[in-house]
Amino acid sequence: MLIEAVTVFPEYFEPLRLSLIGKAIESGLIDVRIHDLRDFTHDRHRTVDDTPYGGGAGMVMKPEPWGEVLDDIASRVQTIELQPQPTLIFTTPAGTPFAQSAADELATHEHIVFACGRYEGIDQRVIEWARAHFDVREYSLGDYVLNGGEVAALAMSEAIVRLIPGVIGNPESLIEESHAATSDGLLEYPVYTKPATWRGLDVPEVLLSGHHGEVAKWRRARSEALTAERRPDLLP
Ligand code: JB8
Repeated sequence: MLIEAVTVFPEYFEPLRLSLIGKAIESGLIDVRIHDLRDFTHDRHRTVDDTPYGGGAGMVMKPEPWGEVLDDIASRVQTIELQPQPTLIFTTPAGTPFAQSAADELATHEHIVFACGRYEGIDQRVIEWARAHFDVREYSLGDYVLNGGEVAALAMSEAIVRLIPGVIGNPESLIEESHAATSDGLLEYPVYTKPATWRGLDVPEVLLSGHHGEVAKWRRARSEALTAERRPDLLP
């Protein structure tokens, strides 16, 4: 998989080179290319923003540098690529909420590009123009506002990349976690490890019993209770 990102803060993406994703880069499972939007400006001040038509607070990202960087990315797309068009993700608070179902689907894509806005967002014509050349998506990380799209793109990248076969050492650990399509849509049950007593607190007896059926029943009941309390919207 090739992951690209366009940003005015390329340093934000350094953490991708750490940990499991860093190893996936080193092993050649994924490739990451970060583009500095200011490299696609032509004025002395490397300007990427301007005042909004119609008035209002804040600044809007100018379309021209975005057009140039996306032309550059599109021009490098190989026709042998498995995907007809690269997927272009605009991170925006106005997007579809990013969920595990989106990560599951995107993990099968060959080429994903994140367009990270700043200020009040990107001139809408960039998104409209891009639909002719890319499979365009607009995703929000959640119902809160960040200062720009970089942190959202990092979070989405991690959610996607960890699903690529070979990136996670033990694929079984993907199965029972909260929000995995295979976890029945419930929150994950609480987990424990040794010692059996720690600071006067005991591990629930049933987990030490060796009765696999009882353990499964207990975990299911805890998952249902947690989901009812914290995320009733997830219950069937
Ligand atoms: C300017 O909260 B967010 C987000 C916030 C933003 C931009 C992009 C994404 C651009 N503010 O996901």
